[in-house]
Amino acid sequence: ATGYDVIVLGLGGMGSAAADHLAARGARVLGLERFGPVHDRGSSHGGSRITRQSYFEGAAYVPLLLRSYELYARLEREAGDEVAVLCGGLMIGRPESRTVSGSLASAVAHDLPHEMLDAKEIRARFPTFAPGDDEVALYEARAGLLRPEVTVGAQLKLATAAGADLRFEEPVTSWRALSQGRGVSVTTPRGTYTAGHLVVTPGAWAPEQLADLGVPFTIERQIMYWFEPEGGVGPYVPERHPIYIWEDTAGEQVYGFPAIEGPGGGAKVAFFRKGSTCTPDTIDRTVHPHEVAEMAAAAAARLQSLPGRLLRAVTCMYTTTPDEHFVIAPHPAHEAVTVACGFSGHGFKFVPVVGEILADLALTGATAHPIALFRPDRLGGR
Ligand code: PYC
Repeated sequence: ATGYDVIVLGLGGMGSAAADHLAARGARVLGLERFGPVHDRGSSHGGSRITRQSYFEGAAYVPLLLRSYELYARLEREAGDEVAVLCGGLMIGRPESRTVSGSLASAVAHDLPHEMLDAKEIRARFPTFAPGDDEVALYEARAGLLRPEVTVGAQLKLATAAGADLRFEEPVTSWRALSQGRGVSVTTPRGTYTAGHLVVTPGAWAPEQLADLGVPFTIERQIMYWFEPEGGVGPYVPERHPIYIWEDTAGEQVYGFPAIEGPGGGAKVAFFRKGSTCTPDTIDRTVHPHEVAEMAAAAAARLQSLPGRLLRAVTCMYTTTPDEHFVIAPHPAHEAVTVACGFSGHGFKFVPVVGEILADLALTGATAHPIALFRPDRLGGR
């Protein structure tokens, strides 16, 4: 007999979602997290994450996004927390850019509500944006932002209320699948636990926790910047300034958010996928003047009254796969283990649907959700 039905390794966005969905189904859950609840050492902090349904990364993601929107609404309802601000979103670039053409293709394929705007229309409707004459945008009214810390906190709260045993400041030092279908054994500095199943949601610790998966993950240091626009945040409130992803002719993407924390909070901007390689232990958390200067120049080239004054800059990590698609699957070598990682900088909007999928896989061995794209063996893993 084992003490738990399922152990969840890592309680960031994905792990807290798994704990929530597993506990809601009546499973006896142990959650183990190396840091405190809702920490800023991984990939689930920084006040905001983009959410959208038109998906240039692939139309195959759209059914999962539609379910994720439903589950985010359930999370807000049940936890009583405001997680989402659906302020609209612009996918901007030349018509042939991946950001615009891929978003449009997925919107058409799934009949998603959207509008196409030319440069003049963008400037007229959203005066904070200064596109070039040859740039266009797909506007999606249901895009917006999610608050990552509120999301994780809400999921931990619901999981605990449903009986999950969540332990913090308790890193997993090793885990193993037991022979003959006897489940798993997980060791921390405080003890060894057994369970019928293990869900591994390690974030940037994937290379060490899932070395035997054989997937070449890259851990990337990313920077988020908050600027106070010249003249104040008035034009940058969510009612006026949507989220955006903006691709230039070199294929580089800048993204950003409205100012959601009031005066002093600033407008957040960042480069998408321009990080340097790091590890969770060696990441340089200092943001250097040349990095601020590069971001300020990119913001000034695109947005009215930015950069203004830098308020703050914070690092976080992406865990990137070679094709930038996720890894979500039963562990190919261990029947009693399920893995979810490699979210490649675009996973947060999927958090609750990933929780639902992980609960399906851990408790029944299968899911009705379309996850074939996320098999680890596509990447040369085992
Ligand atoms: O997931 O939409 C996204 C995103 C944009 C920039 C970073 N992540």
